[in-house]
Amino acid sequence: MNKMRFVGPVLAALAVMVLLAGCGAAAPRQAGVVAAAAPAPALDTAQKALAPAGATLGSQHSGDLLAWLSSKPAQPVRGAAKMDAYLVGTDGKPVTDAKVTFDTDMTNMSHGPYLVPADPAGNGHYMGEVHFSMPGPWRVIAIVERPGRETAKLRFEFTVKFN
Ligand SMILES: [Cu+2]
Repeated sequence: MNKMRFVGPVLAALAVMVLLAGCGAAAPRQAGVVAAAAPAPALDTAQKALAPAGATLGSQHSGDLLAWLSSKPAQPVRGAAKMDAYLVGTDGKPVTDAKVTFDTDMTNMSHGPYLVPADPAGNGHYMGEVHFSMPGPWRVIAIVERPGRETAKLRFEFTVKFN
């Protein structure tokens, strides 16, 4: 009989815990939605065929410019990484007249302005060494300046692992 007296309070406590858990789970989801960038436009089959060999961190597309970003090591970890932006026109010709800068930051906190000029490495590749000070979600915006063209900003998001 005494047991029955506890059922009410126990159920009430469980209900509160479920509500709290619900709120806790909902908050990060909402934040994630707000922080997410506009999805990159998907490349068509012909465009995908222009991808560089090997693993990349993603592709981007702006007008008639296609870009892939890759890293050495292929999975970026805390510390230095050699980032390689590969630029090619939708006509299949590598872009060799660009000035490329990597604008690098975390997406869940800002570490302040961090711009690394990428050196032309030939055949549409532009390379720069970037330092990732923390593991977590990062983005590199490849700023692509070309004579007689509007500046393109191509955003790549990826995770930097602890090691
Ligand atoms: Cu950070």
